[in-house]
Amino acid sequence: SDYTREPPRHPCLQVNSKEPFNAEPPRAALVSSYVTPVDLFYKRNHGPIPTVDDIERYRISVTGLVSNARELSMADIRKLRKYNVTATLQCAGNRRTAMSKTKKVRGVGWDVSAIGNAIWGGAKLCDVLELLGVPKLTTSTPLGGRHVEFVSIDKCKEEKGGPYKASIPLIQATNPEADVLLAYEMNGEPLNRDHGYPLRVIVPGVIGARSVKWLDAINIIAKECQGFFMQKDYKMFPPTVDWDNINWSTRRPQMDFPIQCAICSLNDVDVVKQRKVTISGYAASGGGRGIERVDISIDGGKKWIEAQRYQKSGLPYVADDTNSDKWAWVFFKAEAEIPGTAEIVAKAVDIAGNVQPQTVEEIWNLRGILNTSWHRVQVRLGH
Ligand code: MTE
Ligand code: MO
Repeated sequence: SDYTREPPRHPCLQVNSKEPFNAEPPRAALVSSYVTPVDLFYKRNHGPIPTVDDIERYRISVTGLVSNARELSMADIRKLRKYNVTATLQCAGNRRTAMSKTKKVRGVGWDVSAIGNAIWGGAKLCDVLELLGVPKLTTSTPLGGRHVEFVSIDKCKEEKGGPYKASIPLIQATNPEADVLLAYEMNGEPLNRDHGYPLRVIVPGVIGARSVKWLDAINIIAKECQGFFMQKDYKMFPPTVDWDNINWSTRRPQMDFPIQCAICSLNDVDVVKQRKVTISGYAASGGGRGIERVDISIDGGKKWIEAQRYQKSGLPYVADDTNSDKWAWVFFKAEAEIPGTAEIVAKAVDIAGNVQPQTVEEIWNLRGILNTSWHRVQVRLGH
């Protein structure tokens, strides 16, 4: 593999793996702005960053179960109506390091910052598919188990030197309200190399692994993609399954992200100078489900207070309000006076009433994905 042409990166990033490059920002930097600056946005790769030198000659091919298979240039994509969607992307491996503490899991370690929120600009996938004769969602369309597969330009060892790929159900891809994008902009700038230049998929509300970067091809297929990251990774197993008794085919590829939150104003073990502490961080759920509540405890989860929630404006957040960003995280903030030592806990509830599991043991899985257990930090008053 060729790691000689990696792009420059921000020095403050905590590097979890150098080749492939996997890095996340410090907690405090992550929540310093509602829209995550590109430099600070976590970077999750499985191989070297590919280069597309000649944008004029760049094409994506669209094939499979379509009436008119063809190649599309960037100009063809840009001709379609442009949408800006504020969406949070979260790696399924976010908070994996903490899951390994109970019992070792396999995978790149992450603290709580394998998540970021950006304004993605691009064409809707449903509009692209319509160009090719795939109609928008109608209840009478017989979709069966059809999926839309995204194939990348990058090469990775998990695919034995082949490209990274993933798929989503056709019913989601053709639904304008699902806001699935072929994005060429991030926060108003052209995508940079780390994040998928020149074109990537953004699947709001779904684990980051399905948002394929450096798009090369789109295929409409009869059933889900058979690639490594759909079949042999990013599946949630029960705690009883280990490497000696795993049967990958018994589980579905993970799609929606469950309810999650993390405290970012404090480290896992922290010393504070004053009794009064600010407890702030992010909460996010999958499938566009809003955040109903964030509960904070300073005694390990016996008594709770409710945190304030807000998004871009700083005004109180209201789930499902027209002024709130459906696919984006919600920040929370609470203040509390701690005794000498405190176990501070945060847990969120989404609008479907889903709550985070109390402990990591009950959701432990061998690949260490979806650690959404209550987030706990140990704080001590000191100097
Ligand atoms: N797309 C390609 N082509 N190659 C990859 O390694 N990683 C996926 C996804 N898309 C990946 C990819 C994973 S696991 C995540 S979490 C997100 O991209 C990360 O996107 P980011 O690096 O822009 O934050
Ligand atoms: Mo990921």
